[in-house]
Amino acid sequence: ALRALLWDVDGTLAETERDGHRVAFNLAFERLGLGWRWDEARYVELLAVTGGRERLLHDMAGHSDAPALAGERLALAAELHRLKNGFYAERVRAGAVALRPGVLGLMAQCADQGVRMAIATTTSRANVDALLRAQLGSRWASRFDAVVCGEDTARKKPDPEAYRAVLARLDLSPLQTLALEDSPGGAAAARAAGVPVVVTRSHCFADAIFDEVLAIGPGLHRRGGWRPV
Ligand code: XBP
Ligand code: MG
Repeated sequence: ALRALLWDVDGTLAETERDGHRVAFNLAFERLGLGWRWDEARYVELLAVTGGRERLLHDMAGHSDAPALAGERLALAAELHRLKNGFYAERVRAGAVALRPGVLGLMAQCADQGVRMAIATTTSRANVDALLRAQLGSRWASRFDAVVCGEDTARKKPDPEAYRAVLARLDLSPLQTLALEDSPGGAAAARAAGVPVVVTRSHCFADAIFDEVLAIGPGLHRRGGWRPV
């Protein structure tokens, strides 16, 4: 029987990327007087690189006005990421990003039926906290038996480390759990840990191709439109 539901955050719990992180990255570029801007199409490409700081470093390679020295690039990425997370937190506190439809209902069903919940994400803890505090209240963490964030692993998704860490903290085997994901990288991370995956299509990965997942559907609020894979 299903013992625990493992939630991804960005794209799965909420559509955080387009109007949250992306806009906040652009505000950070602006704050430091950089002319770099990520439009939606570019951001979708950049999402192949998981982790905000990693994404910044990857993109810098294509900018002639980025610092030449690796150490300076790292410092700039860290500063931009810090600023971005500040802008992101402001935006989610202001309600710019809501939980996706059906999320609260499924959480309530889990609580009713004794299915435990956990979070496996590559996002920084501060961003998860800002989002869930705004959406679920200051005691949000009490709903989850394990919360594994970007800082908690050496390797981000698609590496399975985040999922393995969650399974260890829950003391469950992979087939006692189910992951909800929206990205090919996230789904690959869960699969590599042996966890079955259900995909809820998000804005940024609307056309993405998924391998080896159980089912793909339009969103948790919709009963129709799901297909087994
Ligand atoms: C989410 C990410 C994150 C967010 C930004 O992937 O890749 O990097 O875009 O968050 P997933 P940070 O949904 O698979 O967890 O800036 O905190 O990294
Ligand atoms: Mg995601």
